[in-house]
Amino acid sequence: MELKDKTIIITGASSGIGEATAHKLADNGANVVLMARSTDKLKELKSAIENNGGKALVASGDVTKKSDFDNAVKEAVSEFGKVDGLINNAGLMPLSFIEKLKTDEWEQMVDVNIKGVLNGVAAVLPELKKNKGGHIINISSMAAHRYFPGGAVYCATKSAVKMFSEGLRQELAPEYGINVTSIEPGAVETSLTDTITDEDIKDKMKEMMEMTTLKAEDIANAIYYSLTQPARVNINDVYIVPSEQK
Ligand code: NJP
Repeated sequence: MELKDKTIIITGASSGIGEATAHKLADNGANVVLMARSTDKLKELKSAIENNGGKALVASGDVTKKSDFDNAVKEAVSEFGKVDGLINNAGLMPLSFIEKLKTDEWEQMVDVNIKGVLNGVAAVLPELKKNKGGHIINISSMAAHRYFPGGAVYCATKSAVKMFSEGLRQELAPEYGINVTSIEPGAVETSLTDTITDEDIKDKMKEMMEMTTLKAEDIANAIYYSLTQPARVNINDVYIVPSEQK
């Protein structure tokens, strides 16, 4: 996809990978639609993008609410005329050992990491079909490849995203020209670990993050690479980890 004047919705755009991706895509000519719950942060990001000569729209919303996604698509179409892509990036990682039974956190992960992705696809698909093409990128994880301590539920949600992406690709790419990519990062320096409440895991995470981790920009580059291939090329999976991560 040639990014110039293409409209891409990015969830979880208020920080980390989503924010870096918004800059990368806007710097390369895309109209970016910024979705997350922190409206103030999205407004700041929009200003920063516009100061660099880019185009951005704030569409605040919660990915667990299908109606918020529907509104984001409506606003995007009203501002930019159409929608060409979706980066399903919003996610949570409150790791904990199963025996702690932090069931509210399990549910939050299922709601945001899995149902949020499904809501996004349901909201943009009619638009992409109308345009006879597009691209959906889902942010999965290294956690879809292997378990790590305290990650049973998180790994399960990210495995679901990876397999859902493959099903989407098979159903959408050949018939509708809608390419689908699953991005599977290892450790990236963002605020993702802030939601961890299990003290036993917090210490383990500190040790783990002592290595040289990836930067959010590294993942933004992988997203940019996947999006900008010729339409005949579907990058299925990008498994991208820090060189120092075992
Ligand atoms: O984390 P962070 P990342 N509705 O905490 C948003 C995956 N990943 O950039 O709503 C809408 O900086 C939240 O916004 P807000 C990870 O699983 C990461 O690292 O304003 N948005 C914020 O913008 C996730 O899928 C690593 O609070 C909601 C964003 O999500 C993706 O990368 C490794 C929301 C989180 O930004 C981005 O995470 C890996 C909701 N209900 C996979 N709930 C890593 N960092 O090491 C949250 O394998 N958000």
